[in-house]
Amino acid sequence: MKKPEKKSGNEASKLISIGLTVVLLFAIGYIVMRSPSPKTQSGAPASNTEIKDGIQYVTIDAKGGYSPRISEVKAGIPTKLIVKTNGTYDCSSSIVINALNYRKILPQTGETEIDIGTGKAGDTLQGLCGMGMYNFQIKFN
Ligand SMILES: [Cu+2]
Repeated sequence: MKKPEKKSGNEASKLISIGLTVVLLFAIGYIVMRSPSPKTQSGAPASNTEIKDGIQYVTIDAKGGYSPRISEVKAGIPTKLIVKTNGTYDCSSSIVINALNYRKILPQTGETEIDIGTGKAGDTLQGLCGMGMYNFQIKFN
């Protein structure tokens, strides 16, 4: 004797539970997307630039290296680099930008503004720590 299959009933309850799961996932996604995301330290390029009164500011952190390592900025706008230190005792506080003949020991904590001029599209400015072990790049687009 074959058992009568309750296929249609099973299918229906499966569909309902799949439907509920999908709705639940959308609800979770919605809640997650609405909540403020923490500021990324080394994340997406271009998030660390700001144009104010016709001057482009690009900000990087110096502590155990440079973050973000690569910054993308706009070409054709006077640009200033702000290097932030915060209890920086390692050699990333000693900064060298050869192309600008720039060399400085940054304060252990503070912000240092460096005029990096107006870049052309395709230019890349490279900075190094005093020992040359850490580096960062500013790319002009
Ligand atoms: Cu170094």
